[in-house]
Amino acid sequence: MQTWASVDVPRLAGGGPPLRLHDTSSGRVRPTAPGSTALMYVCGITPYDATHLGHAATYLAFDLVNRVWRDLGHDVHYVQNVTDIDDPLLERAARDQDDWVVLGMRETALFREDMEALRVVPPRHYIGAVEAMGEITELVSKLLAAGAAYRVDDPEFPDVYFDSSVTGRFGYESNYDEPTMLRLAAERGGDPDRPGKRHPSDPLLWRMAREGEPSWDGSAGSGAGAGDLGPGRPGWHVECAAIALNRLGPQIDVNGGGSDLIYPHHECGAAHAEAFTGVHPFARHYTHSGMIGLDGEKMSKSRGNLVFVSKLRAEGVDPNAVRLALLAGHYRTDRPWTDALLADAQARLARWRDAVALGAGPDAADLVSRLRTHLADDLDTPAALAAVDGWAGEALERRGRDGRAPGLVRDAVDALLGVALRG
Ligand code: 5CA
Ligand code: ZN
Repeated sequence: MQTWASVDVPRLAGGGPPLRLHDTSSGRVRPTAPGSTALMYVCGITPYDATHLGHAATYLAFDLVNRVWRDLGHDVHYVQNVTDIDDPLLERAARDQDDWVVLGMRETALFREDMEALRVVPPRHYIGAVEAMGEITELVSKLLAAGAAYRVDDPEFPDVYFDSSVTGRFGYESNYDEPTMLRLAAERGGDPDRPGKRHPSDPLLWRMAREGEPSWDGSAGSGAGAGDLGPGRPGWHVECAAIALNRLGPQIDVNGGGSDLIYPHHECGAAHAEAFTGVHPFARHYTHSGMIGLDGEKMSKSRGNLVFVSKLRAEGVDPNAVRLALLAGHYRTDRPWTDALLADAQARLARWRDAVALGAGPDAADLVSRLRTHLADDLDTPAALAAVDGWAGEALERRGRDGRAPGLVRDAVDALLGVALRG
């Protein structure tokens, strides 16, 4: 799929400390240690509704990972998917008497616009499940041939499931106990009670065609071990495993998404990848952002308590203020969206803009170094924003005579936080 327009990221002189990030599998904040090319896969949207502030917060968190790595001199190979075929998309299209393809294309187009407006650096590969169907069927048939997958004993619909016991490590990513896993699987698109599975946790890999549902030719795979699955459509987790493996290889630096993807999605995706490649761990860091809420509940398409980025844009809200509002909290904390949060961010943006518009300010080298240090510490944006507030406050009090400082602050805020301070 077409990705969105690239964003200019100023290059800053010097460098900061290595990026440390929280990793769900170890439960710790650990240094990332990418090679010259950093490999990142972040789960994309299921395009059945517009981008809400929860999605935006998640993509902004990983945009900071991207920006910090770039600042450290890494080339970032970033891949994101679009779940453009899955139950929620079909259900919404049926409810609204819409065509699921048109619905998906419309919402994906809007998402791209929102990301562009929020100045999110685009992924190098932006891949839809439908366009990746050949590679997904190939992975499923190879898992089947290798004995890591099986068909349920159902003469009508012999769907293919992944045997979650094959890697011997299932559960290492989420660290959830079994009752929690089964509960979350049931809540998040899984089917622990499907008869005929070897284990209730086993996730769907290939769903045989049902009357009235879209399906694809399951023989699209090629190469050794690729067999004919028969017409059907893929399970959710294998989509991300195939798209990531084929572009980033068997081991990546960061696998990211919101905390609602910890289980089953990232646990299962990692198990699929590891069962196929034999390489453990699939991701050196599994990093998860907290949930943005509204009125006391997680903002979610299924609950319908949404504030859309596009709606705020249409109301004339500066996307840089939306960005600052979402970065005002730490990415890992569940936090509410409120009108006051946005108003504070608008005031902050105005103050920062006034400060960098001055002819001089306090020396900015120390601020740049603090920005780098705070962001390298598991993306401590509250501390990073407070550091800029401090500089802006002094500048506005006309303290400091460094004529180059305002320009340097503008570049640093742009490069590291993605906030544009030009009017
Ligand atoms: N297509 C799948 C991933 S492969 C999916 O989860 N799509 S989604 O549209 O439901 O969510 C897209 C991203 O936004 C995911 O990373 C999800 O964890 C994150 N997300 C969803 N709701 C929120 C929220 N309220 N707060 C923060 N992040 C959220
Ligand atoms: Zn995913």
